[in-house]
Amino acid sequence: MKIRRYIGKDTHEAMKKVRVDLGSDAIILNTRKIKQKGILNLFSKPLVEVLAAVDRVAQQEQESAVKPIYDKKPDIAIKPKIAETRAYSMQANQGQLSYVDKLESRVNHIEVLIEKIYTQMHQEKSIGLDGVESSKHLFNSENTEKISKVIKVLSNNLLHNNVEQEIVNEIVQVIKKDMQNASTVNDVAAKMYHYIATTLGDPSPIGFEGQKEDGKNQRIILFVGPTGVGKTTTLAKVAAIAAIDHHKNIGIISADTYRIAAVEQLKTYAGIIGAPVKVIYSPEEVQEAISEFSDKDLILIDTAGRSHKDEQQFGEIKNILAQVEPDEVFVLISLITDYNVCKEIIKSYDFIKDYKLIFTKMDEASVNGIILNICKMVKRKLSYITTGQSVPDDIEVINIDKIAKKLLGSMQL
Ligand SMILES: Nc1nc2c(ncn2[C@@H]2O[C@H](COP(=O)(O)OP(=O)(O)O)[C@@H](O)[C@H]2O)c(=O)[nH]1
Ligand SMILES: [Mg+2]
Repeated sequence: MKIRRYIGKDTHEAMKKVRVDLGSDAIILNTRKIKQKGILNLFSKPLVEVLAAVDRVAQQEQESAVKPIYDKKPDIAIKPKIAETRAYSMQANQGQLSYVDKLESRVNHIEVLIEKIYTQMHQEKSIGLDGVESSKHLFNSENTEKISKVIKVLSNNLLHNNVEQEIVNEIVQVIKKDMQNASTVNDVAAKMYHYIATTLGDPSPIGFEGQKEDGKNQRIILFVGPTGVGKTTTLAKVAAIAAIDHHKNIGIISADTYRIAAVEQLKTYAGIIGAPVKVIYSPEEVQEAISEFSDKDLILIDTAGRSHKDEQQFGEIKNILAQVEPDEVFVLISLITDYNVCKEIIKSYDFIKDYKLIFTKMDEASVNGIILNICKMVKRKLSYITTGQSVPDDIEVINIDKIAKKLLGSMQL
């Protein structure tokens, strides 16, 4: 099941978009009027939002029915989004390498990076990196200039990806210490890559199938984060994957009663995968809700997002944590958040003993330096990234290799 949101100036326009995108088999889940944000829109007509779904199997059948039989390649070419999602999907994490996975990993091989570096070296303009400039004095061989140029190119890329200057300097220092006269350009790129990949750590997704240490098989997962970061959408994606791919029996608890629409949104998603939703109005009710879900394999708890400066909201999360010991807590951070705000958000969740990070809205972010910056700041495990509004397609186990190469290999100057 694929769920999408469409917005139009009236129902007719929104429905037209649904038909163009999802075809005539689309099911309309919800229609509502939404006010446009901003002072200038105060008196403008509300827009119409339509939540529509289509059965993916039916849609795929429809697509393959119109595909010419000799046409084999476009599966990858026409649907890069799907290919990419699949390549780093949860199945990939379970070691089932598809054709696309193999292709992608080959293309992404470190040598591609080296090639890019060589090209970039010819175009490089100096932006005055202290650490990089001084690295020249370290090497006496003819290799020296080449090495320091590569360090400069890669450092520039990190900076252009919004990796913090301090972190870039630290990486440069480490590389400089490690380099020897015989070091090659490949060594530099590989060492930088290694430093970043190690800092990011191994991804830690939900172990849907694994046996728990305490012998119990029920897993409780809590989602927290600022308003609008994507908690409810991400929970719905996780729920759908758990139900569809792992055949889990799921119960959902919503502690977000501040916005009526939030509960409705969750119920819509839950209804599609057939998972019951219990709404709790105070943290004290969470235990009762959990005991009513004693037959469930997986309980997902959605919380209210408020400003990270809102003490009351943290009081509620603390209260929930005092009563439930979740197996996992996920803190969600949007990649389109200003990094200084991110730092404050991260600090405000320090009270949670053990949590993992989910980065949302990668599709909207032009650079991903925040991921490395946060990993340097807090030693928390990374789990997923989300890449759009579509449930359940737009979520992937974070691919460290891909992120590290993206940070190093950017061609922006
Ligand atoms: N572009 C993009 N939008 C997203 C993503 N995840 C969620 N959203 C959208 O962000 C908005 C807020 O999401 P919601 O789940 O309600 O956030 P919550 O307040 O944290 O529960 C909705 O319009 C979602 O469709 C994502 O990965 N990419
Ligand atoms: Mg929500």
